[in-house]
Amino acid sequence: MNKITKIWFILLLVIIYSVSNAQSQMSPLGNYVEILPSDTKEDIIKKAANVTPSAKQLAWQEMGFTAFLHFGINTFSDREWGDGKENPQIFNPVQLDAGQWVKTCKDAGMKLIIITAKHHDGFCLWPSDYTEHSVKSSPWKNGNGDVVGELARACRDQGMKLGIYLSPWDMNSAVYGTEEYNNFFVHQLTELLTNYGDVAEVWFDGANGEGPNGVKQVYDWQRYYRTIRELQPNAVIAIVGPDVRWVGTESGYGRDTEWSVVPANTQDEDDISAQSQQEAGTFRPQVDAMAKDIGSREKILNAKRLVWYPSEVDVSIRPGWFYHSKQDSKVKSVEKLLDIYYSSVGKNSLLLLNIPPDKRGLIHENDARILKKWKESIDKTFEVNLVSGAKIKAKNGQNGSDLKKLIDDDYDTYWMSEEETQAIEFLLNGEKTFDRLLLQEKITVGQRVEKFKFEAKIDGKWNLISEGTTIGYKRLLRFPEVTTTEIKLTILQSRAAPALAEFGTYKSVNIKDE
Ligand code: FUL
Repeated sequence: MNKITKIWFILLLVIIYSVSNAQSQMSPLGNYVEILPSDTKEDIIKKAANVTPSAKQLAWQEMGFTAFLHFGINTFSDREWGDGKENPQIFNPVQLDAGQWVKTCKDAGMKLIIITAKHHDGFCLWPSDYTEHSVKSSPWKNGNGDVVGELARACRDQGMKLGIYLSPWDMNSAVYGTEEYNNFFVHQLTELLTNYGDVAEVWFDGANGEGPNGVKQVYDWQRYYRTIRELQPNAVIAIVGPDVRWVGTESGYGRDTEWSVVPANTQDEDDISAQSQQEAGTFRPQVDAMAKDIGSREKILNAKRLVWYPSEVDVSIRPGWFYHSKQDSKVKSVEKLLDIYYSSVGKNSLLLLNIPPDKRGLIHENDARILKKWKESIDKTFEVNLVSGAKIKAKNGQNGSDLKKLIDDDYDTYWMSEEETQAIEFLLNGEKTFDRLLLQEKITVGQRVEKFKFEAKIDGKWNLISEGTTIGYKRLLRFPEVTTTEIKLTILQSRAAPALAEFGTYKSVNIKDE
């Protein structure tokens, strides 16, 4: 080879190397990707590893836990489901104080409050122009009250986000079951999304029964979604919606293996409408929310498209969703709520905890007291990361990224592994005792980890302390107390080189409710 040919040859090798490297480092794909018939198994797994949340899904996930307030005519009829025939005269929360609701939720660390503006009984907590079945027909404030308005104001005053639950099922509306109901519903949505400032989440219930004329409604979901996108472009639409998925139970417990990237096969829509809806931001993935396995390799390999569709865990602090005085002694204990926290927030889900205001229009003191102790327990537990100051060692990170980013308490910075499997050792700053592990993946890079284990060196030997499958936005693990100076995290399987944002060990503190 002469000199010039040699230079050309080297140049060619460099080009081939950079192109193939760029392919394996596929840039984020956004929150939706089509699987092509030509995609190999490896291509599909790479695609799954590079699906990422939309900006509003990320902001939603970062809230961690949020509040649900079930309040309405059922609070006064002492029922869970009304029938639409209730007399609005029974609604009279004489001491209603939305400021107390917001403060209680804020003190508990919640970042958003979703109010049941209308439940299945059709009674509206705001003075809707489209029905008489609302606060305006009640004695409360002589019919001049507006619960949604008071809550929106209190949220604004205290820096809390507002969410709206508007039940599509309406047992009171005379037009329910006809096309006219879709107009009625869009009018109500429009009132709620125009008159109360920013709305961060719209929650659509899956329950769909019959209305007063015995007919079930065919909901025009696409129209509802378009209305929301237009009026509140930053709001996520949850449950029967394109942005957030129901975890599949109302128990407070999420899956051990929870993928935010899931297959979205269509049922009644064709592929073209799925794509055009996605472009309009209104594509609702058809997912069996109650299935045990939603996003494993086996599932994604058979998918037509993959979407970022994270899970929300909704559960009530009491047995019922609405307030019932006979449940005053049945408020979940601090221990139970902590168990729920680890099983929801700690399993790559967002926790939506329901705290139903009582007939006075206040959050009951029992609920408020438990919430406070629950929050204190969480805060005290995660106050000090016992890994801080550790010396960290791993195979090289990508782009020289710094392992210290794992323990800098800043989710925005992350350490990128160079390989799919990885072992990271931490030489602790002295002997430490802990019983909790926190792991976070940088989800704007993608959710990737499929299997990991956590070990501690005891008497010179590595001991398995805990292990798991998915990490996602946040994974918390509990185990009996361990005392050691050295720990190790091993990523055993991953869909692509993982990006880890935070790592920590903690000693739990449980504040008892005396
Ligand atoms: C269910 C409803 O039927 C319950 O009453 C409650 O609102 C819960 C959050 O969703 O589907």
